[in-house]
Amino acid sequence: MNRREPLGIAVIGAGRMGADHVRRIDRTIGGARVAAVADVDADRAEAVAADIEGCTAHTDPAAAMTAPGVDAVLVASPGPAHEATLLAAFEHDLPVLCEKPLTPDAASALRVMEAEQALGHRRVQVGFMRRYDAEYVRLKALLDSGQLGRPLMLHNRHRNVASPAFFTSAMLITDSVAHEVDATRWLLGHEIRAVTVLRPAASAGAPEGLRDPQFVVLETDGGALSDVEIFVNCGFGYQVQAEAVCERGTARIGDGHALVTHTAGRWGGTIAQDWSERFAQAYDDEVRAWVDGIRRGEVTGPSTWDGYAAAAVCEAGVRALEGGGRVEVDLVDKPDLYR
Ligand code: ISE
Repeated sequence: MNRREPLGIAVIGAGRMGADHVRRIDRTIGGARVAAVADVDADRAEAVAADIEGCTAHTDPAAAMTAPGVDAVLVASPGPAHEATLLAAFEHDLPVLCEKPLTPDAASALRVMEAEQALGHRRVQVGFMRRYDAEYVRLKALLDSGQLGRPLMLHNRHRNVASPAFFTSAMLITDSVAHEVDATRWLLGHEIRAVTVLRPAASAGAPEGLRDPQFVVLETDGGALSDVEIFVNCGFGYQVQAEAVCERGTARIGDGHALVTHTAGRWGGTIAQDWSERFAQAYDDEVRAWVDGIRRGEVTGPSTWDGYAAAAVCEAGVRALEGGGRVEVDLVDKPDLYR
């Protein structure tokens, strides 16, 4: 890569997330350009590439990675396609930003981790974008400062207006709670050792048969408890909130109080309607940090280990949801590359 030239990125997956990243790289992030786009749907790839000068469209991710001017890969295809794409990127030793989940289960995440270790250096940043959200960053800094003492509990609420048609009860864990799994590990610096999933009556607002909402309890190896209310058909807004309860105080984020109005005998504000609005700044900073890191010759941020640990916890969570009870999480020893 010529360091004076913009970093050429192949975006794999041109659905909602991929198209949003293409727009971000093209219009918001400095120092990078979209050099290629791939999607199983050729028309979709072409439609996204058409607006960008010099960008080629592909249906095969491997062809997009070897297109002219490609220095790095952003993976935004569905989770089950990630393993093959990541292994192909490793063959060309290209840095990758991989949207969550790294892969859908722990066994495939382990295979990816082994392949990355064989390269001898980190190549993957996993797209756990909350680590770049200004409120989460402040909460993490406060907890790390020790000012409030040891964190004992984390209460999380994660609400979506409505779930997409393809959403299953297990996806509330693997697609949605996956974020709280990573946020808990990152904020507390603990691994999650066991998962319990409680199921209140399903909301009449949820599609027939969907176990929504769910209440998930994560136990950490540092003795903390992190609970997550996940409610993906709450109907009224997109809310992600977290409250840390520590030995000497509490700290809470996500109340959305950026603008509060008082008028005509009422007070109030607005609630975001989806994650692209709530986490716009986080996504921008995540991709910017990835691009800047590559230009310095580094890969930082959530690693393949973090993607693997999240996959293992979510797998245990799905077993807890289906079988009930408390399910322990089995993690391999952390390889040196990720220490
Ligand atoms: C979606 O995949 C996301 O990543 C969103 O952040 C989350 O709120 C939503 O529940 C998921 O389906």
